[in-house]
Amino acid sequence: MEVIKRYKGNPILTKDDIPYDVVTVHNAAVVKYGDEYMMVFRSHRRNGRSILGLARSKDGFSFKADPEPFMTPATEGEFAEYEAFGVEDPRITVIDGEYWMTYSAYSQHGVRIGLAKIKEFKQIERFSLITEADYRNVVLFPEKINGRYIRLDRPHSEISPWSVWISYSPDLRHWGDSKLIMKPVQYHWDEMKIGPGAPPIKTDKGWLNIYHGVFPTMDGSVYRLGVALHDLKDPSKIIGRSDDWILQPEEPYEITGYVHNVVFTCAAVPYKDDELLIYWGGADTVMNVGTAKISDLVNMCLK
Ligand code: BMA
Repeated sequence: MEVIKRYKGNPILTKDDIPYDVVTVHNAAVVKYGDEYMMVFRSHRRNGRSILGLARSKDGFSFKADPEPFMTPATEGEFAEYEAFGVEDPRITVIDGEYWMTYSAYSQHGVRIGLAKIKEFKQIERFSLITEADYRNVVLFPEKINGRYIRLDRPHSEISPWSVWISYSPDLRHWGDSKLIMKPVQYHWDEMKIGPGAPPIKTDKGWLNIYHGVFPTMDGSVYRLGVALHDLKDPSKIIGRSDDWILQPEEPYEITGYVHNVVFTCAAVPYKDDELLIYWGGADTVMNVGTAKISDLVNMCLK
């Protein structure tokens, strides 16, 4: 039985819907802003580097892109040197009514995580580069716990499979007390590497973490999604982790594209009672949405 119900109208956003020249639309952040759903998506340009675009929706399914890109690499100031190769994979967390976006900043020095504040979806205020190289997939928790901000990290390593870590901060700028909390599982769908996906969602049983996991095959790697549940008071403690994936590439728009066999999420939005809208990029080429019951996902972690 499928735990995520794919929307029949997938893909919901493709390059053909974008009024400027891009070749992909994928790995988008989505949040509610007033009565609208705002989608900040990643797009490759024809030089192979990425920018971010913005699309809006009244219902969470049907999106219309703004006429201009939302964020392109900085050309001056301290961020320019570290964004020269592009900005990728945004995730937005609302903390105390403010919209904070993490994104991957690529350059000749590697990949770092940028943090920016989004003001009324009109203005992006770059705040800080909150990691050194090499990091991707950093998600912020939507509230402080024990007086500190918390994030899930995914540093790269030469000697250990890429895993999920946790770090803490008094001010969103200075981060520390990092520790590894979740590793890929050997000969399992996520054995090669894992990384945080959507910013954590608070449930009465714990923080729901929708992450991605990668499995190597003779035909290249396959990206799937899984779930873990973290303790509400101490998110470094994992209460449970589903043995099964919750989504794998199955539809043509997930199997074929810029990178084959990829479902990759940066966003899940509470929808109706006990329901989530989960958004994912298909084959690094198009954006998709599906619905899932929060209780089903939580139960998979507890089984
Ligand atoms: C990861 C990132 C993602 C991408 C995925 C599959 O390393 O680059 O942005 O979706 O690979 O290509």
